[in-house]
Amino acid sequence: MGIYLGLDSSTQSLKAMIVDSSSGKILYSESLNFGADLPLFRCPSGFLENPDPLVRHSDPMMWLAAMDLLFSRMKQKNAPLSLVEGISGSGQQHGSVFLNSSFTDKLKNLDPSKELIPQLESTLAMKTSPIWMDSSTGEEVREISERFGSRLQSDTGSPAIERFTGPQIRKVWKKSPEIYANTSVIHLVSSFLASVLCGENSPIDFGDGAGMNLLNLKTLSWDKDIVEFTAPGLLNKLPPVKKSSSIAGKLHSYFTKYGLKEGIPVNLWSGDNPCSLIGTGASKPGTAVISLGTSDTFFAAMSRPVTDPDGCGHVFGNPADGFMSLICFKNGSLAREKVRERFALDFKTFDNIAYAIPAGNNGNLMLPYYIPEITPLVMQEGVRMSGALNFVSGDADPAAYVRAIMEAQAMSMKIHSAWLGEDFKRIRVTGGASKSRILCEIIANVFQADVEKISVPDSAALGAAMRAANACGGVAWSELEEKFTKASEIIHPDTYVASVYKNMIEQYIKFENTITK
Ligand code: XUL
Repeated sequence: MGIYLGLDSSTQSLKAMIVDSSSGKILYSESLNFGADLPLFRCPSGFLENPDPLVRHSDPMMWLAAMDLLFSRMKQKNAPLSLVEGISGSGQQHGSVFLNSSFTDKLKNLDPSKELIPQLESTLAMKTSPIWMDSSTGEEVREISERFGSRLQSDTGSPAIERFTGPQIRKVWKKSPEIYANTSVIHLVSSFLASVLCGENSPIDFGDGAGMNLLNLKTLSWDKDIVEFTAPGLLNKLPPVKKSSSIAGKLHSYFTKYGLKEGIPVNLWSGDNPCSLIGTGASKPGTAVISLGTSDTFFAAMSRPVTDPDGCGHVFGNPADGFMSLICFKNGSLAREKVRERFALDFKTFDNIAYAIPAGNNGNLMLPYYIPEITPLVMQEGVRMSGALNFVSGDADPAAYVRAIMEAQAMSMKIHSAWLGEDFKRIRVTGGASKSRILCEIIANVFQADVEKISVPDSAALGAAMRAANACGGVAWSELEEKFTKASEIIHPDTYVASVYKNMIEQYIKFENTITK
């Protein structure tokens, strides 16, 4: 039992949360936004502008500046940093940092009288980091798929995917051979920041490592053939891969200037989705999590590692052992926002207007792909309607549209999670749009499951703090879940509409097939 710190370096922000595992209290939280707080890095939404819409890179030095700024703010505000007994972290998944041979020495010799950037800037072999939003690796994805066929998915948990780190590394090897040759180590966002904290190269954990198209989930080690094909010599540039509960090292003396104790253990960081699985109290199979954010994600601890025959869903390591599924829907809040804007509805009206329309929306269906979708795979954006609703017509009924998008998204989650073969009776919701009561009711009714809201919205930062307590302090998951992740509200399904939605699922499958098959 003790006091632990969780950090969450996401696409747009860096957050910190300090928890007390004895009392179950969150003692302190702090957050900074890259765009607003670090405008000099020119990443207003967390990534650098690029004329090619498929290219999405960020600046890894911005992540370091954020670390110095966040800790100095916390020190200024008297955050209880001196009481912290262990640290863990969460990073946006798939992003990679290419470092040269000076990285290891410079890390070891960090000087607290200077900031991180002047000491580590020269260690970058590539100035920018491709992140999860990048989809510029179509060619590499095709080459890797052709070479390994279905083995790639059965052994690594996912087919070749544009945003995954392996195809991204292959692109650097092919297109920028001098950068690749000058690279000594390639870190994920998670292992990069863990390395900085402990002043030595951190291993990559199974949770985040599975998002690279390089980790063999059967042997839980780098798949030598896939790694070598991805980029010759890559095995020597990858950090070791380890269980998520391993210790990366001891906190470097650099961080004592912020009031942290030198030498406290640093747990391996993991990806944001694996950390959210922990922070929502869903580390055991049986509970699914729906995170309603910029994009929507559906994930759950797996009782057995099955793969998605459609190739849209992924298998990652579960930080509490075993595996987890992850399905990402790109048109999440973005699509909901488009409907809200189309009818100029305020948030409150958007959240309530659909109550005027019965479940099943009188047979109106919608495929709301405002941007190209990854689940199901739809390369050409566009909104398709079926039924009496007409998207173009000016006199369309806003209530029916709002219900249409909410039902469409819940239906898509139900259809595209069927490969898991689990009949979830409990779904935990997190993310901004989980505030919408009707969206939660629709999810409950479509899945015929209890939908539970939880009180802490920053589930990735909380999950990181809980992971620190487990790995550094030996606190059991059951105890941590009991203390930090209790449901604050439960929405029960309405059994009277079960048959309406059962029938609607069939209609949606047919409708989707008209554009995907
Ligand atoms: C998951 C994914 C995103 C990022 C965003 O595969 O790409 O959820 O982790 O943070």
